[in-house]
Amino acid sequence: RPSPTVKVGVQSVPFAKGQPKPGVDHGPELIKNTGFITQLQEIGADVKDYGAVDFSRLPSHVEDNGSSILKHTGLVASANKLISDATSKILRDGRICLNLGGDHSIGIGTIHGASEVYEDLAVLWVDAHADINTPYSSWSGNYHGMAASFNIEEMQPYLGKLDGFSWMKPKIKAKNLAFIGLRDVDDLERRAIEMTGIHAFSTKEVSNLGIEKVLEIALELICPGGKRPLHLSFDIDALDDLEVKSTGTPVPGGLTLREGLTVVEKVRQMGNLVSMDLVEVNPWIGTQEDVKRTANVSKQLLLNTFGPYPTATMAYRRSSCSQL
Ligand code: Z70
Ligand code: MN
Ligand code: MN
Ligand code: MN
Repeated sequence: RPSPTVKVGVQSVPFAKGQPKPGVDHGPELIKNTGFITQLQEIGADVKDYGAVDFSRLPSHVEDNGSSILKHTGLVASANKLISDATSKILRDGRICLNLGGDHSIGIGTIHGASEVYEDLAVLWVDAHADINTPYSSWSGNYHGMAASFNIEEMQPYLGKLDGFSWMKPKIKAKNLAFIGLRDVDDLERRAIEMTGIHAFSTKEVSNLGIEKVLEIALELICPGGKRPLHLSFDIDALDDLEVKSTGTPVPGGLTLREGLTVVEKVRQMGNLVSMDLVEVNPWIGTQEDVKRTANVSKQLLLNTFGPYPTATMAYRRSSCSQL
């Protein structure tokens, strides 16, 4: 039996204007410089590097509407149109699309692009934050804190009409999205989660039930039987601030590296991953040691998502999982 080869398309998404800290647009090069692509290729994965989403034709600065706290609405909107199209293209090439961010506002486009190609997409959102503010509920005006709501059907009435976003057709149903790792959620975000019925597993649930059980429940809720295609949106700040310091808003009390690796291993084992974001890695934050550690953690997450072989290929056969 020929072992199924995982086909991955990697794209850099060096966008930083969804939050205020410079440097997160250099996340992709830090992650790529770990050599994870070569390492995956050496163990038999088919990985193609698509380079970076080309933002060169976007204006470097757009004057914001002075009466609004919302930051860079026009840029976020047009960048995400490009991101959405680039994501769809990689998926139509028959590859899993791996998006290296960039801040989490790129999730607006990556999830949209994936949901255009795959009907009935489920989303697993691993993050310290729920990123489900709306342009009305957001106190910071940062779009990385609103990325989830843009793609959720049930949130549309609360988003209002924003210049530049008319290309979006949100297709994710609230019941097909689950959060894992939450521990810094705003009051209005809490309400949005309750109102829409999104499945949310905070770090409290992780310590009560264990990460394996949380994943089992969450994945069965959003894609029963592993049948629905899955998008994994992994914000590196889901991990504990002791594991990852080179990120914009590290939060204590998070997932251990091993728990983070269990997330991607479980996703790999399900075999229905179609696209993934790894976001909020910022090499301009922290000491050299911190940056090195964050890069290594990122690399390990990606190696455990798409390799190692042949164990991973065995795991793709759901029926044999229990024997592994
Ligand atoms: C807050 C907001 C956020 C990441 C901070 C924080 C959101 N809820 N996301 N850091 N990665 O600004 O809306
Ligand atoms: Mn720069
Ligand atoms: Mn996030
Ligand atoms: Mn976060």
